[in-house]
Amino acid sequence: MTRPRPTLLLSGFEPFAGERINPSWEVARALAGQQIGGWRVVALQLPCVFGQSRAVLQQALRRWRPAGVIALGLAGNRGAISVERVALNLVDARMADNAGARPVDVPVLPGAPFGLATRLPAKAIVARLQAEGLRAELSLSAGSFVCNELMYGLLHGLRRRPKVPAGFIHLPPLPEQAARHPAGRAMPLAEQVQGIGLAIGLLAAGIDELHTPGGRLS
Ligand code: PCA
Repeated sequence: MTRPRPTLLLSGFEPFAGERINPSWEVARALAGQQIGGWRVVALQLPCVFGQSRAVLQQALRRWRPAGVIALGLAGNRGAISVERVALNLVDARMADNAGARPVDVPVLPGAPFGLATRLPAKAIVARLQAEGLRAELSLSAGSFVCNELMYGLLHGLRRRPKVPAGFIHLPPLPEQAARHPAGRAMPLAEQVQGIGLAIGLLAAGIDELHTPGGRLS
């Protein structure tokens, strides 16, 4: 019997804040079914709803038992593919989610640690993307909206499977969203797909984190 290929679970969000498109789902959809470095990509669309996105992701973790997980989301004010380093146990929504909820100053999981570190080789991914000419950066905060909550839930949910690389990457707006996101810098879908494909390849290759300086003063 042949062993099933390892699965890379790639999640993206449905559109939110009245938009019609979310690059995170477009990228996940574009990579769905591909084989990258011997890993098979399974794409999962998540609702932009507090609580629900985490629940749907947990179900998928149980179903697929993935070898790696990359969760994607839109950060409309960014100009690069942003690998998030930290998830905070804090929800403070500056707008309503897609179910109309706007929780303020509540934990994702009461009593759980305040911060959880990514389990992606974040610096190695950024270095590789930059070497390919793509705009990529490290980020110290995934915000306090649904993406941060999802990242926290992902890392907490996998706490007993420490060997599974997992984390969150924020994406800049697509060119067709540029007018709605004047603070961001749009990136074509093809570049976003290329960047996330490269990141998946690094995970499949079992690449280690690079311990080059990448910190910030503020
Ligand atoms: N971005 C939002 C939630 C869904 C998405 O794609 C965020 O950054 O929290």
